[in-house]
Amino acid sequence: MNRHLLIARVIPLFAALLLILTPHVARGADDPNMLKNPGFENGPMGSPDYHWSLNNWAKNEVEAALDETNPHSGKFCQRITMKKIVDKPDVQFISRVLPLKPNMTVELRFWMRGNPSEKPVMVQFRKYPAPYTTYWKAMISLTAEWKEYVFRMPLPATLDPEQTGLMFDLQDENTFWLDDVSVKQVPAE
Ligand SMILES: [Ca+2]
Repeated sequence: MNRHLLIARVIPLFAALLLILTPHVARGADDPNMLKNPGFENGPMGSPDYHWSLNNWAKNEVEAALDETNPHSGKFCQRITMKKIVDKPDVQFISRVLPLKPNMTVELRFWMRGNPSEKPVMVQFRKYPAPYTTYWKAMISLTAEWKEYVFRMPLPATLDPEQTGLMFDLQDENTFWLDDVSVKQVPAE
């Protein structure tokens, strides 16, 4: 086959492939979860496949563990406990850096339960190094039973695509459990 004939045959094939693939890419609804280990099944904590970590920056008495009792799905859920506030009332449970981009619209979903208290759990998309910019946040009042939370939001144009992740802040002497977390790109509304 000469070169021109080969190109003539390959181009229509390529165009057909584009037609098949483009609606999928444009729609975005089937985009994969940006979070690895979203259901906390890849233990133990601290292993390379875990992809989540506790940041006890304020040096309170805290504990994070996999819990086999009453997970929302699978075998495990994640438990985060603040046993005693020593100084500043905050402990952070954080994802790795996520492939988020400025102006991207995302859907965040997670299941949470905990001991109902006055102080809610804060969930944020945040720049991890200083100046620790919060790009989006919500306050979650804990319920004793598992409850799903769903948020859709456009991320700001100022978002740092290299250093942003998902963070849950416990700011009280309390415990919460987390399972089945997802962050997906969705079409802008
Ligand atoms: Ca699970």
